[in-house]
Amino acid sequence: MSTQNYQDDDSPFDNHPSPNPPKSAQATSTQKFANANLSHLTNTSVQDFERAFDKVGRFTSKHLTLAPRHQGDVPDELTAMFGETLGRLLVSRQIDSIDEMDMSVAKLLPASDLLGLDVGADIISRAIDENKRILIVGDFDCDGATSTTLMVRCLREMGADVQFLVPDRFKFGYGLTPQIVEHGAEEFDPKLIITVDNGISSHEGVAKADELGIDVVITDHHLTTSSSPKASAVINPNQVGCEFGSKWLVGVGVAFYVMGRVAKIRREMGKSTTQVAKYLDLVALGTIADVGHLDQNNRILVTHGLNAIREGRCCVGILALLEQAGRDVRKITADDFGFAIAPRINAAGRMDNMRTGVECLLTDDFGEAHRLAIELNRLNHSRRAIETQMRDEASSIIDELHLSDESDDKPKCAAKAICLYQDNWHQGVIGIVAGRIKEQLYRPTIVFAPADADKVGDDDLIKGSGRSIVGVHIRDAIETVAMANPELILHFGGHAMAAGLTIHKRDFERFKAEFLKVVDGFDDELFSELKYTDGALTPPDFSLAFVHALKNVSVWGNGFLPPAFDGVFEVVNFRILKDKHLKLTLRADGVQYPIDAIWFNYDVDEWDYRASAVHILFTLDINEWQGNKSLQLIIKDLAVCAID
Ligand SMILES: [Mn+2]
Repeated sequence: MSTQNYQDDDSPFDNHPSPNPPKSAQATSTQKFANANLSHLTNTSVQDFERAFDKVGRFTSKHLTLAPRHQGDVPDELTAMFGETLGRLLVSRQIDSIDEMDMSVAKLLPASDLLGLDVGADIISRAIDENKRILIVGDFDCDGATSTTLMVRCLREMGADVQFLVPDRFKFGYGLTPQIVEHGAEEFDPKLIITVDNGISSHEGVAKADELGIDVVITDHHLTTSSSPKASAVINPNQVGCEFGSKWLVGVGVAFYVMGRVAKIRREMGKSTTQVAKYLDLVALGTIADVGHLDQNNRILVTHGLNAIREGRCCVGILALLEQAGRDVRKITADDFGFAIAPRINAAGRMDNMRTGVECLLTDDFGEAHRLAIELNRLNHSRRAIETQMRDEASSIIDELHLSDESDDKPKCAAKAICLYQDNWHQGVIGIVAGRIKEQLYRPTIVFAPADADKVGDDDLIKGSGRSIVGVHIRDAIETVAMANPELILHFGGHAMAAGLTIHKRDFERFKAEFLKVVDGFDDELFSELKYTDGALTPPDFSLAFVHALKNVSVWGNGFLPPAFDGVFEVVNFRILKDKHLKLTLRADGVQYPIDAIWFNYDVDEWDYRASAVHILFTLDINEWQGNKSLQLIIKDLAVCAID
């Protein structure tokens, strides 16, 4: 289970509305705005702030409350190499030296530190030699699909007799369960099972395989505190006793290391082998889709995978999916994995069967890839339709509960946790809905749906999917409820940020009350979301050159967060686009030209058409319109600090 941040491709960055120079109803302000030293508002007293704003109109006493991400000194070598602003960004992301920004493959952590790797690689290599049938047992998300694809492709190229199985999550549950082993044995009659992206807690499944005379090699990346199953080999950087230098490889990263080692030992013995590095496209996709923490090792993997795809050196399925999503392959970024490809592949696992997703990545025939990509696109559309419907219903329930405090600017919620259930909700999307509600209200959220869509009686089972906030370990909170109410929860599992559980429908209200009671015990301050800023930009940073520098210096994502800046700007002009986006023309002190900014799906309540100065939190982007490129600020949050 992963805390998927990337679920959708309806990102606001699609098809930027690119207006002509705005002509707004507001008179253009020609007042000179001196914002020198004003953008560090996080450290500015309200009085200083008020005094400075005398110059641009009436002070509104509002500004954003932001937490500065950067603390401490920037080493000289970073400033010399990357400049002041970039140096500061890197230090706030735990980079201390130029060396840590080295993305060459030679910097990848050595495979030899992975516990169990040599034993596992040897078993797999011998199975190839002895022509034993190998069955890959994957998982039903994008990490599982890319892991499965990578293993199947590499093993086929090495001459193995290999099949794969992606268990139906609704039928078989999570991990290598005894039922999956039995099902796999019946259908494929394997002599060796290799799990990818799952299996670290599957003691019973391994025992069942043993009983049936099937060897098991487990490859996984999920956390565990208990001992590993007694499989023939277990490879997981997070298993007890593994000294591998990164704990952040995702399932496909582990599969990559395992196949790399198998290929290497076979090459050394002069046997059939393959080049595993050509599959870094899959590693990059799975790593971003699984929201893998972007430490140096993962950044190297993702950087090389992205470069390969940009040059067209990748599975045709990835090209076909990018085409369906309307993305230009030459320009794709890590975000496109998250917003364009992963949701389409995940849709297969959520709505139907992950086999379609794996087959799309496995084929080398573009016609076939195209057909499967269209099918995945269709599944993604139905996934989104169901999700929208569920979200609307969930929102109206939240409204009815009067959880939102209307008196404040931001949606607030009186209760410290949210639990929702509807008879007609769908198992496949409750995790997404929980994630969205959590983001909207910043509360741990559990959304339930019937375990079996047709069974909604009191004695029938409902399954919940929970998402949490930093500081509230949701699996532990559920465990606390389970300890106090031994018969209430039938199954549960998960980790700090995400969890799943099964209860009887009749117990929903009782569970909800018990869960709220537990979460209520957490400190109040955990329930207000901090917004971070990388601080102010210098005038030369408001340039395309700086945006390019940001894009080129690294991939950004989980664990290496994309930069967000804040600053105070004079408002020169504004325009509302398509009734939902706010386009601003801004002026910054020391910058000779007007600066374009856009707030997608802006908050009507935050905007005052009289605004003459704004404090904004923003990211930098390039707007392309009719062949012209220009700098654009994407507004993430805004406070009107002065009005005319
Ligand atoms: Mn995974």
